[in-house]
Amino acid sequence: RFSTAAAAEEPIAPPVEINYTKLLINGQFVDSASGKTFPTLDPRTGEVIADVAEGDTEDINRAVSAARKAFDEGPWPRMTPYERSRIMLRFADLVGKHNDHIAALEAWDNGKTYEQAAKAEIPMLVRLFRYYAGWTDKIHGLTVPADGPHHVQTLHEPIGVVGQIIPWNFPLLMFAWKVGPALACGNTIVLKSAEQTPLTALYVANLFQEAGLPPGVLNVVSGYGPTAGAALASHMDVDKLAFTGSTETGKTVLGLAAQSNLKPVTLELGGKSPFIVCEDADITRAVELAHFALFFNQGQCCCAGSRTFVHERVYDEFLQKSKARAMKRVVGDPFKKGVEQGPQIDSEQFEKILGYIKSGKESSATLECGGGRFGSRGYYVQPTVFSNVEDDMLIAKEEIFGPVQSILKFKDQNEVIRRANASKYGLAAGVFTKNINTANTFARALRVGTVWINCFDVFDAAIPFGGYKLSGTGREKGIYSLQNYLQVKAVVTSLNNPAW
Ligand code: TXE
Repeated sequence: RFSTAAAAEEPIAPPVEINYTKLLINGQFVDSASGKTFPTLDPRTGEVIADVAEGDTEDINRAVSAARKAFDEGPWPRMTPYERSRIMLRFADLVGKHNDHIAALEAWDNGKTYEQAAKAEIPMLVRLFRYYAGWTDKIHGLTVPADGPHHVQTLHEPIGVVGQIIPWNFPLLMFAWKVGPALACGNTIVLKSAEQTPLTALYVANLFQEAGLPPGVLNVVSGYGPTAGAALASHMDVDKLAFTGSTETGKTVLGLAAQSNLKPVTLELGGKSPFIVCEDADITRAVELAHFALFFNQGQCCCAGSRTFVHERVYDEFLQKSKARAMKRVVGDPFKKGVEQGPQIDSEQFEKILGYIKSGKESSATLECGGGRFGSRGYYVQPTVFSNVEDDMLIAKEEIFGPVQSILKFKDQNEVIRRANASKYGLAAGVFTKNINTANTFARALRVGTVWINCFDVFDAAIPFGGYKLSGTGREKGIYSLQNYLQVKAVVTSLNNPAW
């Protein structure tokens, strides 16, 4: 029933060497203090790609000391903004030059398609670093008209040593969203990559060294969450923490930050984003975009359009076309041309998704297509569509993070606004309509951080991204992300000078 592409064939290792598996601390690739390593796996087979140094508390301590020294004594925060900008631009150029190698590593470690990595994600990383390189010399303070004989100005200073914890679904884009603005503002960084996908952060961090980034400015520690991640979140000498991942772990790191030194925390967490198809929508386009909104990146997107609300007058047509589209989706080896969907990241996510599919089958929802494992090796899941989904079903409430589309029916605008907002999450929403008044009404009524109208997943570097409610706090990308990485200092100078 599904296009089998190459899943049945033996996956071939991509023709790239793995050059970096150690921790990057103070400009050197080093073993972990314990000497321990952990395997990173190929999601196509579950086999080991490489053993990677496993960072723990002691390695985080070493990395934070290096970042502290680079901030307090090093040239980075004191370099001219133009010099910082030039290093970031050189880095962007180097990534562009290594595009195909990096894309192959990313697809291998993560299971996303090579095409997606090579043609969309790495170029987006490059664009984002160029964007933030442009900000280095545009971080202005204010002159404040205060009462009294005072000259008042604000200095926008780098916040200091920044801890960043990123997930596995977009290893390099999450690296970019965090590292770009932090460096532009003059901070130093300790980044902990996700244990499932440690390879590309190490590779590109090395390119940063080559671009001239001073030692200790960007340290990368691979390792697990409860060990390395928790050590970073609770470190007394880390001045700010940025986290992307699950809502549950977001709460944990916020607690660790509060219990240690009250470092400010930005959180980009889970979602259950509505995708609303109004009766006047262009159905063919809406079907394709709703499909993309959910199935993109194997459904492993925090903002996936995972509640597809369709107006009752167009519901049947939309459903038939959506089902046909899902059944045509090409699943297979992410290195093969034409493949749209690779494997899920690991066995844990694979089992979690199959669990939600089971709960959907046991509910009164209708399974339209898919509903199980794809093939017999690796972590492939069939593109799955459920119709007649009700708001209180598990598949309509919880983040599945897999290729499972849930289609729900609605009758009128107020009803769908109420239902769309009745979620603990508030990350994003899609609205499909030809009527500008309808679009404007939804844009203002939906309690989410991004509303995409007649489009979805538009991730320009300048557009802020972040969530309401349990989807997180703070915004990444654009001008808004700079605020996360700056301290504001008020300088008040008396004008009571007898000479005047
Ligand atoms: O997330 P975790 P997991 C959602 C999605 C997925 C679920 C679980 O629903 O199914 O989360 O995924 C680090 N202290 N998202 O288990 O645990 C961890 O090492 C400090 C949404 O992978 O949140 C990794 O680097 N750090 C999401 C990062 O947190 C800790 C993307 C994310 O892992 C830690 C991924 C701890 N105690 C999953 N425990 C999105 N918003 O895009 C773990 N980590």
